[in-house]
Amino acid sequence: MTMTRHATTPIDGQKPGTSGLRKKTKVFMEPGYLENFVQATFDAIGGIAGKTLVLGGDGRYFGAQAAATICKMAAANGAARLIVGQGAWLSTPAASHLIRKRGADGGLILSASHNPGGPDADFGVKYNMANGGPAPESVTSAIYARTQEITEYHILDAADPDLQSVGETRLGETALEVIDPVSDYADMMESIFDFKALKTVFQSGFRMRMDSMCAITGPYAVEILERRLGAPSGTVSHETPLPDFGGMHPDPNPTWAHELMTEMMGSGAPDFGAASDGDGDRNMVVGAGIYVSPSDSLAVLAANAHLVPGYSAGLKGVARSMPTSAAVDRVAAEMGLDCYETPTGWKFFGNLMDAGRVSLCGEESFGTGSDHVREKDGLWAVLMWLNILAVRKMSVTEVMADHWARFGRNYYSRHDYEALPTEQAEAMLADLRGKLGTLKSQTFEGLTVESSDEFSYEDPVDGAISKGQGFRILFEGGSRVVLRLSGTGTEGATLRVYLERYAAGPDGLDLDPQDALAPIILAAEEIVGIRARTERIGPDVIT
Ligand code: VG1
Ligand code: CO
Repeated sequence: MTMTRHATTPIDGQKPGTSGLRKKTKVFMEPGYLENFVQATFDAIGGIAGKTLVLGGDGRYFGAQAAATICKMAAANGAARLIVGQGAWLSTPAASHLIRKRGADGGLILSASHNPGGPDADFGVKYNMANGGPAPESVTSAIYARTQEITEYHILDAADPDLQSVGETRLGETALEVIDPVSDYADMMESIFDFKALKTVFQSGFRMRMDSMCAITGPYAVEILERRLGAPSGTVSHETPLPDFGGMHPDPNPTWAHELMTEMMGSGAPDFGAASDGDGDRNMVVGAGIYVSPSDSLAVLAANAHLVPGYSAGLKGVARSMPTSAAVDRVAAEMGLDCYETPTGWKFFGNLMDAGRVSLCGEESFGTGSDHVREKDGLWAVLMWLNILAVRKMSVTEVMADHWARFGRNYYSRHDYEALPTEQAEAMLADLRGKLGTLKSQTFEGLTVESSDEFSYEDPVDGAISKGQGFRILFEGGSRVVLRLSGTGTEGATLRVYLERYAAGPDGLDLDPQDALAPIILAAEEIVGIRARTERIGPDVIT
C-alpha cells in the first residue's frame, strides 16, 4: 500500500457554520471537495499522527463512501487507530460518547443533521474534540483558514476498507476497528435511567410512539425501547435508516414530523410521542393532544431532573442558547441554580460542562442534553421524559399544567423564512442594526421597547468572545423578539424570528401560542418589515 500526496488548490466557501460544514451533497462529491476539507481539519488540529479518531454518521447518502475516503486519508496521515460505527453509522450523541469512553483524540461526524439527505439534498462534516464536543470557534476558524491555503492532501492508494464487518483490521499502519454503533450508547442510557421502572411502565400498558424518521435513531430506539425496555414491537416507526431518509425531512418539529403529530393529536393517541432528527441529537416530545415546545421541555427537565437516577444529586447549573425562552431561567432561579445564556450552537456549552458549571443544556431548536456527553441527545431527552412521567405518574398534559402553574408560562414560537435571497436578508438585518439604538422607549403595537442589542458572548471559562450572535429587542413586561440568520442552511439565507411572551398566571396559561404572541409578531413586522421586504405572506415553518 502506498501513500499518495495529491496536489490540490483551495476551494472557496469551506467555512464551518453553526454545526460543521454543510453543503449540497453534489458539492461534497466534487473531486477533492471532501478531501480538502478533511485534510484542512487534520492540519488545523496539529496533524493526526499517532492519534485515535472516532468516525461515523447518520447513514445519509454519500456517508459510507465519504467514511471510506476519510479512513484512507486518516491512515495516510498517520492515525494510530480509527473507531468506526458499522456501516459508517453513529448517531451524533453516540459518537460523542465513544470519543469520551475510548479516550479518543477527536472524531468526525458525517451528517447534515436535520437537513434532508440524498443526491439532491445535503451532506455535512463536523469535527469534534477530545471532550466529545463540537470544535469551538477557534478551531473551526483555523480549519477554514487552512482550507484557504491548502496545497496537498494525503490518501492511501488502496481499496476502500470494509466498514460493514465488525472487528479489527489494519489499514496501512493504522488499526481500523469497526464496532456495533448502538451497544455502548444503550449501555450508557441504562446507567443513567431507571430501566426497571421504565419496564414496569411499558408492562402496565403505557403506549408510546417514537418516530425515527428513517434516520439514525431507529436502531438505537429499537434496541433501547423495544428490546431493553420491552415496549411493544412497532413502537418505533420509520426505524430503518435510509440514505434519503425515505424522502422524509428528518427535522422533528410539528411541520416535518406531521405523521406523529396527526397520531398524537387524534383520538386514541398513545400516551407519549417523540421524534428525532437525521443524526439523533434533536428531539420533539408530544403528549396525547399536547405539543411541548422545546424551551418548555428544557424547563421541565431542569425542574424534574432530580427524579432521574443519573441526576439524583441535583444539577450543577443550566444553560440555554440566547434565543431559547427564559422558561428554564425561572426554574433555575427558584432552584438556586446558575443559568448561562450562550450563542446558538452546541459548541458553546462544552466549556461550561467541562468546567463543571452546568449539567443540563438546551436550545429552542429541539435540542436538549446533559454532561453525559458533549452533544445534544435526542433519545436521552425522550428517556428523561419517560423516567419523569414514570416517577410522577402523570400525563404530559398534567406535567405541563403543573409546571406552568408553578413557574408561569413563557409563550414561545419561532418563525422561519427559508431560502431568502442572501443579499435581501443581510440588508434587512443591516438596516435593523442601524436603527437598534433608536428603538428604546418607542412603542409598537402597544409594546414599548425596553432595550435592544446585538448579542455578544464572552465565554466565562476561556474568555473567548463571539460577536454578532443575533438581534434582541426586549419589550417592557418580559416579551421579546430575537432575529438571526441560520448557519446551517445550504440555500440562500434563512431568517429565524424568535418570539416570546411571559404570562405569570394563574389566568391566561392556556392560550394558543400564536394568539398569545400576535402583538409581538405585529411589532416585529412593524420594526423589521419582514413580510413587506421579502414579499412573503408568512413564515415557511412555525415551531
Ligand atoms: C440550527 C439551530 C441551532 C442548532 C443547529 C445545529 O442552527 O437553530 O440551535 O444548534 O441548527 O443543530 P441555525 O444556525 O440554522 O439556526 V443540528 O441537530 O442541525 O446539528
Ligand atoms: Co441534529
